[in-house]
Amino acid sequence: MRGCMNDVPVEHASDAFSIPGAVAREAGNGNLPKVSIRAPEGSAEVYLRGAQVTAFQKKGDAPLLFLSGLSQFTHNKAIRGGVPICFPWFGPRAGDAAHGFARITDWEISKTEVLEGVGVRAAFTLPGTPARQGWPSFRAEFIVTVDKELTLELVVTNTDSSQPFEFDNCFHTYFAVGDISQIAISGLENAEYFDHTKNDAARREPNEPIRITAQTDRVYLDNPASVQIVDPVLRRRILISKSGSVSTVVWNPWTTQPLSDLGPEEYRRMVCVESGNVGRNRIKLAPGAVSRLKVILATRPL
Ligand code: TA6
Repeated sequence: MRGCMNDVPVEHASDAFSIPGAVAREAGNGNLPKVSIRAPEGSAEVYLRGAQVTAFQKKGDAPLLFLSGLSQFTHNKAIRGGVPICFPWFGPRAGDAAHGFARITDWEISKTEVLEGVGVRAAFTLPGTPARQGWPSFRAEFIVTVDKELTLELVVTNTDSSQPFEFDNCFHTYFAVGDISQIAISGLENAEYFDHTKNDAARREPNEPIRITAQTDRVYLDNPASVQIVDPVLRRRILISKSGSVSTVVWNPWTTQPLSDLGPEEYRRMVCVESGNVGRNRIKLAPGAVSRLKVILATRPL
């Protein structure tokens, strides 16, 4: 396995994780540190803030991920777009940041490597266990592998000797689409969901792909299914394969959920299809146990 730090000269000895031609640490928007990853068939960017992937593009394809033009790269505000990591809770929480503290915390790079035939990999760890009441000790690692596909994995270990660790995890992925009103989302036909726009009323999808025609915020539980987004404008199919996940969320704010860091027309070019374990699917990790949430994001021409 070539490409580890210790077998290639690095341009900046001070930057222990750069790999010439494959991994570079740079100052990103808002002067926040980011890692640029270049693989033979694809490239990506990951901000240390939240270990948030903000860009991925397969060679010859349009960008896979949406990033808001109004996204703020500042403290205590999640970057709007890419793949926010929702952990250790999903949704609002009284007196705390929505979707957990992981996405507004600066992660640390723990490893970078070039894996022949697999791609370029970077791993990040969430520093220390937040000194918060009621949290057991845990280790959280996020692994990004880039080539013609984007593979993301969140590995959480309960390092506590006695307490179980209960948490939600979710990759809140913003996919770039040509026109929201023309996409079709398949893989959730006939699935039960909870409609967050209707006070979480229980509903069931018809036996046909989902189309987005209004504000959409649907939580599918006990559902391990892979999902596809068919985009006739960008002439591609996005494949979302997942493991270690039995919850999926589909969200688009449309024009009725205004967000200060999302332009008024940007809803047309994005859809969130989120993979994790939320609500009654939340993870209950015994001492010493490990949870692995993984998605593989790929595209195929239509
Ligand atoms: O995607 C599901 C959801 O919980 C929606 O209800 C919406 O609030 C979205 O997340 C965005 O949340 P954020 O905290 O990133 O603005």
